Amino acid sequence: MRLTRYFLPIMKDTPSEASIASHRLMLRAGMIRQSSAGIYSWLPMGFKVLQRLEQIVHEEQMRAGHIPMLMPTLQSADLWKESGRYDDYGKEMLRITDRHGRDMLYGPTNEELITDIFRNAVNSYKELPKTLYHIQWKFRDEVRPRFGVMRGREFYMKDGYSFDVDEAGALHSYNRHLVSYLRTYERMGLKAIPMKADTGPIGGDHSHEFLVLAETGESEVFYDSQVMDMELGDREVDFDDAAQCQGIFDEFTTPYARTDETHDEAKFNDVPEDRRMSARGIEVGQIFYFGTKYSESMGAEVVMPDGSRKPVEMGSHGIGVSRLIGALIEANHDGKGIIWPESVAPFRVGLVNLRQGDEAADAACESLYAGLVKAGLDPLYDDRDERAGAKFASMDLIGCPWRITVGPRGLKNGVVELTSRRTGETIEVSPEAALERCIEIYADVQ
Ligand code: 5CA
Repeated sequence: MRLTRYFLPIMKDTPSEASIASHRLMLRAGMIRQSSAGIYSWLPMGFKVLQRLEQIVHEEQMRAGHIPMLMPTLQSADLWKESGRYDDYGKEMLRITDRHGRDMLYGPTNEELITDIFRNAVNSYKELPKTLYHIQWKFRDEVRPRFGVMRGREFYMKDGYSFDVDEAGALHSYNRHLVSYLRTYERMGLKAIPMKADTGPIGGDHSHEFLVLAETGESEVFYDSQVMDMELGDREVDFDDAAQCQGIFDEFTTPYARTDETHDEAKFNDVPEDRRMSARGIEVGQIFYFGTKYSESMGAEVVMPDGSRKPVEMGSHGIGVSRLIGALIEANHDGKGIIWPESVAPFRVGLVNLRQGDEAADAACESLYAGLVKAGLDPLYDDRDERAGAKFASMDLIGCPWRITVGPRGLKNGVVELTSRRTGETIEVSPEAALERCIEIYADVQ
């Protein structure tokens, strides 16, 4: 993309309504604009990151054997009356009446709708297990929407629903989700720690939240420092292998890690003192196993081998896709702006022309730009007629992981600069070598 043709409304001044770094930077870098409290338009660069995260979530869900679909944002209230949650959900639910006087609502989550789809389509134990998921906008009329996309009223969420014949199957589904989530966050360059959680209005007694440590996080967390060293990495996972998924679940959930909601001081004190940590965290996902809570109230049953009918065992599993962008920026920024991990960067390489209009600089940039595009590196070429300082400031704010700087002086010696946004380290190399190096860097980035 050439910056002169793009839509990137960068703000020079720090917006006063934003109190945390990610919110400030998303506004300043032209990623989002507030439309009303807790509701945002996603400008092109914000949308690009959102799509990138969505793609990673889809790939990892499908790798785990989960089936993508799409449900609507507006739901009929009838199903929620059936499950009993229409009254329970309270003021967080946005209730709407259509022209025929029918009660509708903007879905805050989808347990009821998916259970209805399931009960009308599935009849036999033979059709199980199944996990269906979608990535869709949700609405929760939060009392205090704040911190930009972190606590929005409208937000983008992946929600998946597992259906199993028995508890053992449902626990395998639960563990499979935990493993696939670990992989999802790691791919995004994030350390998200699974912590034992409360189930809240979703219900059930088995739940874990995934927390990214950040000073601005809304949850207080307590953990054994050992959890910081755990990594799924690129180990081979067979998601159908219940024992393997259980093993990974045990590995990642045995060390103490809880939010203030489930914190147990006595248990925490069993952790050696020098490993006892407390901090703040951002909840970027949550998984639940709630058994037959919805299948029983809504009659989602299957016929078993002996002819009896049995309500299915269910779980629901969410990832806060839009919130993740805030969490990613909280975990990856400095005084100058965002520092995207390579896997989620909106543009993988920034190209800065120090002297727009200089024949040699323009030609070298065009050639590099074409090479980067051809290599699939999605460059952002700052081809504006601006001072070098302004171009660097914009690139630092936007946070492309790598920047190639081209100027007439360097070109006289046959070199351009390749700079890491994260470390600031710069090397001088030929334009061809800079391109080669970028291709190498991204070769392993999925
Ligand atoms: N039905 C279940 C799982 S599918 C559910 O709704 N879970 S949840 O309430 O925990 O939401 C899932 C994730 O959505 C959370 O972990 C969080 O990352 C994100 N989320 C929840 N509320 C908001 C909000 N107001 N703004 C942004 N993200 C949110």
